[in-house]
Amino acid sequence: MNITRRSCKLAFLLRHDRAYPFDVHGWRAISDLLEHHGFTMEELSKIVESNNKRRFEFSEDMQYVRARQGHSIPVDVELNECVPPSILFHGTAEHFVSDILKDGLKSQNRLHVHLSSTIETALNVGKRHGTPVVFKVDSLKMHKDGVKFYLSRNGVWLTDFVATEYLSMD
Ligand code: HQG
Repeated sequence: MNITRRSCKLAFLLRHDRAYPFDVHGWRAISDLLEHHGFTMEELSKIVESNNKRRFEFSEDMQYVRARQGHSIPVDVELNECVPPSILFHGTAEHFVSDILKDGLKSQNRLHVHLSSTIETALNVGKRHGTPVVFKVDSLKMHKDGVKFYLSRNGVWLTDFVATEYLSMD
């Protein structure tokens, strides 16, 4: 089994699969993944436990699994609203920069805009889309202005939208 490929498949099934009737909190039945998507329990445990970004979690009763963030399907994964650090970073690709400077950071297909606490992580996120560029986000100012921030249980900062006035580039 190629664990990376199976992990990507699981990420799709838990974040973006519009065909599945998700529980309101984003849980998907493990039995569905075993019966209809070719996973074994051993494989699922390995993916959830060894995932480099700790993207997934099992329910306490071990009947369900969900992604901790990154969804496009409208579920409430019970994110914690938190006071952000003074600065956060957003990694993107060069070809998006002019639109972002015009319209702000939008969540596009996902439920939230994803922000990183380090430049290094932001660079890695940006590389997924092309030549990476990192925006600095004045998150404390946003918070003071009443914008909500959430911290997922695997350490990703999330917000609904970042207006251009809070963005800068070094
Ligand atoms: C860009 C991975 C044009 C935005 C990562 C990004 C992350 C705009 C792209 C997580 C725009 C959306 C999410 C605007 C934003 N005009 N482009 N106004 N506003 N964009 O993949 O943040 O490995 O949906 O900059 O680590 O790249 O899957 O978001 O480049 O945490 O767990 O539109 O996915 O996590 O791309 O990545 P995405 P993202 P996982």
